[in-house]
Amino acid sequence: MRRILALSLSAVLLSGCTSEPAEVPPPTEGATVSPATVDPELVEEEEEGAEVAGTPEPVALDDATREFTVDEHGSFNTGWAMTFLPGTDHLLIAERRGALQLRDQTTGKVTEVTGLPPVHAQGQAGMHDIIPGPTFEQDGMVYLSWVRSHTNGAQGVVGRAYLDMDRHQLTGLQEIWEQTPAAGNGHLSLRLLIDDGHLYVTSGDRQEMTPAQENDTNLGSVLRLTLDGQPAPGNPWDTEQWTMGHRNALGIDTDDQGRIWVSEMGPQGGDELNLLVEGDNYGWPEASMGVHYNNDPIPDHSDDDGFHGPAAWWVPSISPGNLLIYSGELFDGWSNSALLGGLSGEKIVRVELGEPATVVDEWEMGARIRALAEAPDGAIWVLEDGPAGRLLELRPA
Ligand SMILES: [Ca+2]
Repeated sequence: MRRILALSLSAVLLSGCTSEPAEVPPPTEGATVSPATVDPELVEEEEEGAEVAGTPEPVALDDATREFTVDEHGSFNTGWAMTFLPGTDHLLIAERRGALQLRDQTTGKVTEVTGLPPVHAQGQAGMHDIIPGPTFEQDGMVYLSWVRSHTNGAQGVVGRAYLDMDRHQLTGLQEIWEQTPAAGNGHLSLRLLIDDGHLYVTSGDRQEMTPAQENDTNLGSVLRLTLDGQPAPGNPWDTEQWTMGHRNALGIDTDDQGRIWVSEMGPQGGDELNLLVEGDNYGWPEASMGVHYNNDPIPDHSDDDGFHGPAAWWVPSISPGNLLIYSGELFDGWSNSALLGGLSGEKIVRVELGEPATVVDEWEMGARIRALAEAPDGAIWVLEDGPAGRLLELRPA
């Protein structure tokens, strides 16, 4: 175990580590922090995040002196999402290239899961999210999202299946929802949350922008579905939509009051943390704290534009790849904090969800951070982006 001072994380301290199974070899000793290669389409526009001239910093940072230790547990190929499986000692990791890896947290052994659907893995498209269903501990049901090939490019799909933990196999896969219309390989979103008997799906704008302001597609929205993938009764527009005006929400989680939050990739600048309120419109592409990538302006969010403005935002971009609202006690004082992992920002940010939401800590991680998950013991697990992204475990120093 190595003690890492916040904001001074170094490649030397992180390189090498404990023994790991042969199928997930650790990176080379002394390797640089940044992954050697990243699919250029994956970093398209996420990576740019140029500062918008004249835009003030929205929040002030406290002195980030908190310490935590970082243990490294091997690496994964294009890791995108991960979840701890309740009632087991296993972590399930989705790799965008089209794979699921089951990691035994006691032995460190990693086994690839079979029985996956064909996955269209290009650009931002591929295997996306995986979460346990509400009956997982009884029947092994999981919900997953992925992208399939389509005559118009790529199409997001949500399905459910049974995970046989002994045979490392998905069985009984059933598609329950599809993202329409199909489009290119960008802005799929496809993060999943099950809360209070509903399945929430973040559905990106597919880089088409205007569908986020329309009710005749399921793009640019956060959807509330039944556990069978149907529009939930009582939805505000009698569609699948719960909220609209979203761009590319790659994180969704609930807080200690049961409220739902999403993290959202902005355009050039303007990444957002949003508190979801049924029937509200979050403004994209009519309002944003960022600008278009060709530098065309977008009106800022304002109090009187009719849109629900962000609780926190980032200019320049950090490119939040994931959102975790911490519920544990291991990190003293962090309960009900939002943790966001930055891709272009290469950092982890902690936001206290008070009124207003306040950015209180940020830690340079020296690598693109794709996913965060909270272990049953309250440790925070971190998955780096890219073809050899490391799996890290953070514990209080
Ligand atoms: Ca917005």
